[in-house]
Amino acid sequence: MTFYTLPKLTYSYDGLEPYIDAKTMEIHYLKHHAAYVDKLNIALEKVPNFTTKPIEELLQEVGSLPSDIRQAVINHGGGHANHSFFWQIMTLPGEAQLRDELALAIEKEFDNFTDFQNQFNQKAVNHFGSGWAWLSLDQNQKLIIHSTANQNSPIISGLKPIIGLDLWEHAYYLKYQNRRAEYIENWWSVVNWNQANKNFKNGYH
Ligand code: MN3
Repeated sequence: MTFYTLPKLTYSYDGLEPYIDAKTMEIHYLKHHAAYVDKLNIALEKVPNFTTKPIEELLQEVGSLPSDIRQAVINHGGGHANHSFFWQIMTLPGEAQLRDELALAIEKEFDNFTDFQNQFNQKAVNHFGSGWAWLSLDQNQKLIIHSTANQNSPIISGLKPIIGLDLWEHAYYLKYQNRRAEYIENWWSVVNWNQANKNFKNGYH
């Protein structure tokens, strides 16, 4: 059954060039993200009442799923949510500037944007193995930099993601091979700050 589906991209595979190459985008979206969606749908076949929920809500309620499918939903539901979020948090190079409420909040929490960026880069470079680096809001509306392993979503930990970066090798290996730090540095050129600001303004739910 098809409960969850791949979201449409708002840019073409080569839209994020030269920072993220077209081949990586195509495989990442059509193969990796699609596989998370397929496996999530398979895992949910026996609990159809859960399948009409937005993916974020499904993840918030993952504790009430039958234990034999819970980990599959954490992995593949997390993969679906994380990638849907990731495509939205990127845009054509130079298109979006950090401003408004989020800019002020970042300066308040991290002193200045460069310090924030350095801390985020450190967290992303030093994350061991596959996973994600995040800027999230916690329950006290405080901005925090953190990472998650595998496809674990911040939503499951009660956090609200503002921006997020895929650290799995499939996200960068074709172009950057082992140079994760260079991928991270270049990714800032395609961050969709308009979307980040929207995520921030919606606040913590
Ligand atoms: Mn990925």
